[in-house]
Amino acid sequence: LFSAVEMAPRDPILGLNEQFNADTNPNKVNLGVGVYFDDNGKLPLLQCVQAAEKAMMDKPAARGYLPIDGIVAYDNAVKALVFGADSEPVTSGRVATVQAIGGTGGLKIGADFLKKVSPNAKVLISDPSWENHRALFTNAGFTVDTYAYYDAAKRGVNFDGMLASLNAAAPGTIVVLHACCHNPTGYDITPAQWDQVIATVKAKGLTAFLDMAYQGFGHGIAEDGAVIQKFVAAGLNFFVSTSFSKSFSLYGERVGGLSVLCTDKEEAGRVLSQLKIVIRTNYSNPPTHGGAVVAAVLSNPELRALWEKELGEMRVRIKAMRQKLVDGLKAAGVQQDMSFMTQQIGMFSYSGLSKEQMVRLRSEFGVYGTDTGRICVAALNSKNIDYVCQAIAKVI
Ligand code: PLP
Ligand code: TYF
Repeated sequence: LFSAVEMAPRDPILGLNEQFNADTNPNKVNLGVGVYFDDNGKLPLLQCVQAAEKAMMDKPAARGYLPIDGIVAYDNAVKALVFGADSEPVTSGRVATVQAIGGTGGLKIGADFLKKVSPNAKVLISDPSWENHRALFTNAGFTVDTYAYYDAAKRGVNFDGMLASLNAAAPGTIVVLHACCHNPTGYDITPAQWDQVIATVKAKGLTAFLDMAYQGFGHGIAEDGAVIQKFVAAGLNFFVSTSFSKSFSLYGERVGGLSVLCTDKEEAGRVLSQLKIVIRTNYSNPPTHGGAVVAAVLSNPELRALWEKELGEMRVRIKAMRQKLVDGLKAAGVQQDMSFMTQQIGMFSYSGLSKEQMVRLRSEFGVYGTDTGRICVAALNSKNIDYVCQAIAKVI
């Protein structure tokens, strides 16, 4: 039965983790996978999460099946976070939101639903993008192509190229956009550029799918979410996937969501019914714990304030590490101007290092980043920064 089954390639990022774990270099540093570590190199367990869990343990609840679309309070909290609690889309009831197995699950539910609605549409992802975007939409049955995004020579976004790609797309094309903190480059477009993208999406009849995996890691929760308001104001119907993996440091709980902004409440009801079919035929209904924790934090004013504070601390620490990286590389003797790293935002930096340099970083220094030159700035800390700067300086 399985004699002809081929060995599948490893995920380029998660595969690096295995290589890192097997590395015996005592100085090794994992800047591969996009995970936030605190200044002690530890994966944080947020205080807001601990407080919510403690309250839950004080009043243990049985674990029945959840509704197919998840915990009602959770879905409402996601809607409020993404669109605004008192926003017109939420109060009018025209958002269909479901709890999902992480941001990946939100993307997958949206992709499977879109395949039924627009079976012949093409999908465009940014060049480059999070590697799983291509695989996920391809597996959902779509042809996946790219829109221009990164300009290596300029070290920034090739915005004219991006607009040209979108303008050349056929009506109905699904465009996957990073709402903030672009993975892998770290370069976002400006609010004025978003206006132009939105005008093009509208004029060309494209379908926007916003991937929001890093809300709060760029400029702030509201600031990073402002792009959603722009899409709403343009009168578009669109998709938003949400991930709490990073913003709640709940990677393994798989907490995310999918929201679809519809024309009216009646339409949202029909869309929701179809999203529920996708869920039912995949995994029936989501798990309880992570969703319950996030719902508890987001709906309790004190815990919510604590979450915003803790998320703010993560954001500020990453920014400080960017500056330390730029300063440290200079001090380590790197001649070229590396200050572009402080113009990047979110967890990642496209360092501009070549594949050969990244391989050397790994083999000679135990410093792990992806072959594309992406490094996770959120994994730098006051103890490993000097070592990493010295290592990068040596390969440059
Ligand atoms: N989208 C992007 C751009 C990501 O970087 C990630 C990272 O994990 C995801 C989606 C998936 O999020 P999750 O881990 O919650 O599935
Ligand atoms: O880009 C990253 O590193 C994160 C984590 O298949 C990740 O988004 C990487 C690969 C993958 C799932 C999550």
